Formats: sequence, C-alpha cells, structure tokens
Amino acid sequence: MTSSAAAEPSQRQVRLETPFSDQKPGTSGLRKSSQQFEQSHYLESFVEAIFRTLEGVQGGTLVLGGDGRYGNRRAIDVILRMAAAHGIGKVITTTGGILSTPAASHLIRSRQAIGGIILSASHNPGGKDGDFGVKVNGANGGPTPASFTDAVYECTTTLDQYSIVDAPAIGLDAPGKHAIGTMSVEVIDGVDDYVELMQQLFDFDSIADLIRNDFPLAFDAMHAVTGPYAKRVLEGMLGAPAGSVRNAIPLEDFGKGHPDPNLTYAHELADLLLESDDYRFGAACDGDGDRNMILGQRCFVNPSDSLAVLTANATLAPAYAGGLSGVARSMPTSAAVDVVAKELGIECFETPTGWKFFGNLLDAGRITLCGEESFGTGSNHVREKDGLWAVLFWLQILAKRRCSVAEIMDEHWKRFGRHYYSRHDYEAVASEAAHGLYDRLEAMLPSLIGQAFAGRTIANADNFSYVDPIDNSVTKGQGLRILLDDGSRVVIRLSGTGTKGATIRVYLESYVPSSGDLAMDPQVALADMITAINDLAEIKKRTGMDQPTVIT
Ligand code: VG1
Ligand code: CO
Repeated sequence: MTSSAAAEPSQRQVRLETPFSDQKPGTSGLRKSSQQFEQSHYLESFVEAIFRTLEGVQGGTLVLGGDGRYGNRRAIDVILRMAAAHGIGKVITTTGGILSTPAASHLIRSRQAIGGIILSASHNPGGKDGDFGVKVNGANGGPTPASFTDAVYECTTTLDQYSIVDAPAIGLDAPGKHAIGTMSVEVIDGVDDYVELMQQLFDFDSIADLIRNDFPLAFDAMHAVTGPYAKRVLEGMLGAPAGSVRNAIPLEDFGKGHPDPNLTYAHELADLLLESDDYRFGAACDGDGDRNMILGQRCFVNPSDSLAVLTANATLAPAYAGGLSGVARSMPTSAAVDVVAKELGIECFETPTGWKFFGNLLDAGRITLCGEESFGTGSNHVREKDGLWAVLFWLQILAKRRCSVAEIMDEHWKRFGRHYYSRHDYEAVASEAAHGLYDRLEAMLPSLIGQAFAGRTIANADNFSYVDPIDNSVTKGQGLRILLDDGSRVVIRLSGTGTKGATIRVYLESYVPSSGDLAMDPQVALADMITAINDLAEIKKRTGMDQPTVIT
C-alpha cells in the first residue's frame, strides 16, 4: 500500500469562451468520439455541470473509475482535481482506474457515496479513433434519471467557467491512501468488493464442482473491463482451467475490437460454441461489464429468453431461494418473462429502454429481477445490469440441474411456449434518412389500426409512453409499436447510444404456444413480419442497406 501527503493545491477558475451545445446525455450517459472529448475544456465542462447538479457534494464521497478505454486515466486525473475544487470529501477510485459498471454500483451503495462517475462508452469501440463516455450514477447506485441528466445538460449550455485545482497526478498503480488538499483519495482494488458480493449470492462450491467435472467453458472478456473479474472468479476461485477466460487484459482500444457481446462482434466465441463441440458453456461481456451473452454447446440463448429462464429457475440460487417479489423488462424485450411471472403469480412491469427506468421499482422492492433484450440482466443486488452476475447465475442453474443449456431451453419452451424474437440493427444510417423513416412511420400509426400485416391484423399502433408506478413521472416517445391481433409485434426505435449517424433498431416478436413448432430458426419463424415491416417502413429503400448490420 502506498500513501502520499496532502499536496498544497492551488485552485483556478477557468473561463469558457463559448459554452458547448452538444453535451446532452443519451440512453446511458454522454457518449462522443474520443476526439470530441479531447477538445480543450470539453470533459471539464460536463464534469463542472455534474458537480453543480449532484446533491451532497460538500464533504460527500464519490466513486470513480472506468472500463480502461483510451482517455480513462486522463479523465480520472481531471475529475479528481475538479472534485477537490468542489469540496468533495473523499473519492474512492481503483487500481489502473479499472472498475466495471456493476462493481461501481455496488461500491456506491456499500460505501454510502453520494454517487459515482463511470468512464465508459460501454459497448462502443474505444481508442483514439473510438468513443469515450461519462455516466453519472446516483446515491442508490443506479443511473441518474432524466430529470438529473436534463439539468446537467441545461447547465452546460450556459456554462462560462469551471473550477479545478492544480495537483500532481495520483498514482493508480497500487492500492493506497492519498489526498488532494483536504480531499482524501482512496485507491482500492476494484475487483475485491464485487467478488465478495457474488459469493454471498451464489453457491460457489456447487459451481466449482460442476466446472471440475468435464465442463469446459470459454469466457470472452473482449479485452475490456471484465477480464480481471472473470479471471479471479472463474479461474481463480471456481477452478476453470487457465485460459478459459479469453482476451482477459483490458486494452485502451479493446484490441481494436467492438466490445459488444453479440453474434456479430463476439463471433469468435460464438463459433467456438456453435460450430464445435469443445465447450459446454460460453459467455461474453461488454466494454463496461454490464452486458452478457450466454451460449451453450450449439445453442445461443436469446437475452429475452435468458431473463425468463433466470426467473423460472431463480430459487436455485441462494440469494433468490425465497422467491422473487416481481420482475420487469424493457418494452422491446420479448414477453417470455411475462408468461413465467404469470405462472409464478408475481408482478411484471414493462418499462422504456435503459436501466434507469428499473431503479424506482428496485428501490421500492417491487421487483427482484429485470432485464433488456440488449444482453442486459440484473437484480436488486446492485442498480445496474450485471454481466458476470448473469454468467454466474446460469452456472448456478447448470450446477443444480446438471443438464445442458440446450436442454434447459427446450424444457423451458415446452413448459411456457416460445417467443420467437429477433432484433435487426441498421447502424450508422444517415441521420436524415433514419429520422425520415421514423417520422413517416409514426405519422402513419393511427391509420394502421385494422389493416392487414404479415397475414394478421394490426390491433393497435402507438408510440410507447410510460408512467412510472412509483413516482408517476411520465416518459413519452419511447418507440413505435405495431401490435398484431395474435400477440405478435414489431417495434422500431432510434438508438440513443450511437455516435455515428443514426442507428435504427427493429424488434420482432411472435409467440408460439407449447403445442406449436418450438424448433424453428427465428429468422424463418419471423420471415413474414420481416418482409412486412421492410415494405411498410421502406427500410431498404430509405437506408440503402440490403441487410441489417447486426442480427440478434
Ligand atoms: C442500448 C440498448 C439498451 C441499453 C443501452 C445501454 O440503447 O438498446 O437496452 O440499456 O444501450 O447499454 P440504445 O438507445 O442504443 O438502443 V450499455 O451496455 O451502455 O451500457
Ligand atoms: Co455496457
């Protein structure tokens, strides 16, 4: 452990010639290219607005860390010096500045911090030519609500100066206690507390026993933040052979990869599981460690199904042995979990896209598990989705049931029926073309009701809006829904996390009861709806793209 004495910092007010006009956070924090973040005063402007908006700054504790991407260390240095200038009492940061999003959420809660700043653009590529991002979490450990991020944005649009102190950079190479003026800085290992929490939730002995008995697994950390966490847990504690965790060292540019755990960007892992019989289990996490992809031998688990399976099998994990209070899913996530909730007799909520909408339900104890179709699952153990937690949950279920992933899926569908589901992403579409497509479809919605669509009839068509059941806040414009008379549906949204042009997301879902054909390829099962929405929304014509960039 190292320690350094309080330096004598000198405080400066830095004037801004003109405020920035583009610091509006999206679905999950402010995401821009690394180059935009490198403009003079750009990061400082956003951080100043955060400190002016966050409650409890004077003397409060702040958690700070990131996914290790290019810009992480510089941002930590700047934020530490700005925190000192704003009267923060203590900052908890981590060795190498490495801290996953769920681990940050846990630290905020366990250390009674006023909140945290997480440096990540999540699943977006990193490096000098990639993206950087800043997320702010509140005292409950979860993403701050729109009322907060709107206030931060407002503040940036008129900002004329920011405060910072001059002080030498704090060494992040080893745990230690430091100070900048009267503000203390504690550098801790960002993995320790998180691992302890996982041990409380799951039966590590039973999982270790599974892994010891002919259960080869492959985990792809995608050169992002989960490498050190997965190495410690899977190889160090649960006995997976060395090398089971791949791409385990976090790199500033993620090895030039796209740290998004799906079949396109994690195709090396997908090939290992889907094209060979060498592994029983495979998983990957994203840049900041909150997403997960689950694979079995020749079996891909759709994230919407994953949430349903975890819900149906929750009592196999010690943390959830007493049952669940309720569950929630984002609107575009399939209704697979709804069917399970109904059978369990628990509440099921439908929220807009983005983890911040689960916070109130979790805080109020109304839900225990929640998830999104975008490879995000989590529980009330933190206030973020949690990639490695989901992997351990699956391993826990497999350790108790001792069957294959494919068998779990087959049995699940035989019991509950199957929600055929797919998401088609059209990435980096010219902004005007994407908005034109969206606006045109939105204008058409009222006239669609009663019309034929993919051999069914459109029962309803609207733009999803949400009333939070806890604080009654209203969130409008959350995605265009075309609901068919047999329960099938198509949803179209524009992404709020992309940084290049616009990304159109098309979500397709169709339910087959347990008596129907449960073994189809989803692209085949949904083919008529795919054609129908292409025609209706003129997707090919307006984007100039024959195929989606990513199909999940
Ligand atoms: C996407 C996903 C959404 C997720 C968000 C943040 O948002 O669709 O479900 O919550 O990313 O995920 P959008 O607006 O691009 O569709 V991540 O792992 O920041 O942390
Ligand atoms: Co993420």
